[in-house]
Amino acid sequence: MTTDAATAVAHPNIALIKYWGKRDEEWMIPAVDSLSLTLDVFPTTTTVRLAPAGQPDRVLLDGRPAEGEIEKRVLVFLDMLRARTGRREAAVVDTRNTVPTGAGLASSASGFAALAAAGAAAFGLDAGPAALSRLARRGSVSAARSIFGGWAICHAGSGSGAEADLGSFAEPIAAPDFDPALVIVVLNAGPKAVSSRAGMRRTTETSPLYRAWADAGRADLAEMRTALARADLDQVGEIAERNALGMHATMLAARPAVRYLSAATLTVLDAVLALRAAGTSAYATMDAGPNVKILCSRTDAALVADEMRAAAPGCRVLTAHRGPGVRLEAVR
Ligand code: 2P0
Repeated sequence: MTTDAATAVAHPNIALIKYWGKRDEEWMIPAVDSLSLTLDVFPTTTTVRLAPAGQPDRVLLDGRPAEGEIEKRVLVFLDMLRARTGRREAAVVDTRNTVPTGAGLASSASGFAALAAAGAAAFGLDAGPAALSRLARRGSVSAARSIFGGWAICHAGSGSGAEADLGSFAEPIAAPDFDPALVIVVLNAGPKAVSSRAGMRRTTETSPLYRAWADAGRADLAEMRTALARADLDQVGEIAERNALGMHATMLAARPAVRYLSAATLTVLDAVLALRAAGTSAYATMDAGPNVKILCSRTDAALVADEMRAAAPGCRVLTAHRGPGVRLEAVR
């Protein structure tokens, strides 16, 4: 029996310029570029242990056998690793999430970043950061960004199939002077009713607003890079907020509508607007779920968190900062 095994830890990231929609589902190629901040909260720890060829793969999520879509996606990823390396061993994947799975809190980003790093190490695939990012993208596009700490941009690339695969990966962006806080308001930690994958497919196929948002996103990205380099919180926040609201507008215009925002989300958004009206720089972004992430300065984070607790009593509010990229650890 072989003893090849590796453990990796990765953190989720929150996109300020969003990825929504694929150009190629088989190769997991995003239709748009995206830009994100990897966080210092909610790590995922994944161990991949090889087992003799012929045994079934096993996938454990928080100690229990994974089921349905999650198990299927991990098994497809293992098949890809075997195809790449020419190895035939089975694998046991043991994943521990500290973030609720599938709640729009980027569990697939940290999950597939950790799986890519641990899987590559266990199967003996020698992958540098860009190659590891490409590999993680095959599991979940947002995972490509969690390979890196801090700010990262994920390129959509061009072309299709294997050519597109080469051009679509994330890389870090230097923004040494910009180190804000992200206040996370957890309104609902349950799994979403519509998966990101299904929601974005329906949006790209049926929403008359999708193309307009994707086009506007190119300008958003260029302006965002300038704002980041200048460490201009208000500019970064404004661009992030409009890009996120635009993404949700494309979903609302899908047929039938895809709606992740809840009444509580809008209540929190009102509280963010009230804070801004009162002079605090705070800007909201939402992903494929009702939860709200609020960008603000480190100095204002406690005030923003208190205001959000008052606006949405009983919800969990925590503050995140810039976090590290994926790393291998001693096997657990
Ligand atoms: C993002 N989201 O850029 C966007 C914004 C949600 C809204 O990436 O199908 O889990 O695995 O590539 O990455 C969530 O979608 O979807 C996501 P797949 P993923 O962070």
